[in-house]
Amino acid sequence: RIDSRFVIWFTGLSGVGKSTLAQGLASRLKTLGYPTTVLDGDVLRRGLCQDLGFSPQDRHENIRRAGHVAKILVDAGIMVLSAFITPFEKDRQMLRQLFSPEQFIEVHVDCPLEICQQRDPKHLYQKAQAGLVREFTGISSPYERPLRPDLRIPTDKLNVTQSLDVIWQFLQDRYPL
Ligand code: GGZ
Repeated sequence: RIDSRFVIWFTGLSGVGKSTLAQGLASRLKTLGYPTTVLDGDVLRRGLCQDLGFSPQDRHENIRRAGHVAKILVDAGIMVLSAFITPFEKDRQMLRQLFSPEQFIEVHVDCPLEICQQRDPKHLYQKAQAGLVREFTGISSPYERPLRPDLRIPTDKLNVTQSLDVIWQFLQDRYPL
């Protein structure tokens, strides 16, 4: 049994699979009886962060709020799975400083931009390329590739189950039974 409580912070491009992995991991943890919750950029932006857009400053504020919410939940004994693009290294460092080293796991959900563009489930890449969505990550706003994430998951090479198994094994190794 995993005794520690932690946040797994999924970072990566839109359409890369962050939410899918966060939801998948949450259901595995819940099945084992861990109090678990998912924080998703798409959801927070409809409520807590509805005043924010996609400028670097607004993304910073978005991540700052999400980080503090995650911290409160983790300190209350809840496993947190966070899915935000989190494109800037500076903001990822800010997050890391909010938590103790054993509380924070940065997972880079990684796949080539071209594949995210092909998937494009919400047609956002298409709109961004047509200039209808501004400051879109990967098109008109940067994604700074994490240099030293705790874990990198190549979602162009692994399916959902395989990706979840890799993360699960990482947790087992890091938080031994
Ligand atoms: C990036 C955008 C944008 C722009 C709307 N740039 O894949 P989605 O659609 O469902 O999730 C994305 C979400 C990104 O919000 P985050 O809070 O994760 O971003 S950040 O961490 O950078 O603050 C995407 C949608 O919002 N979306 N416009 N311009 N993503």
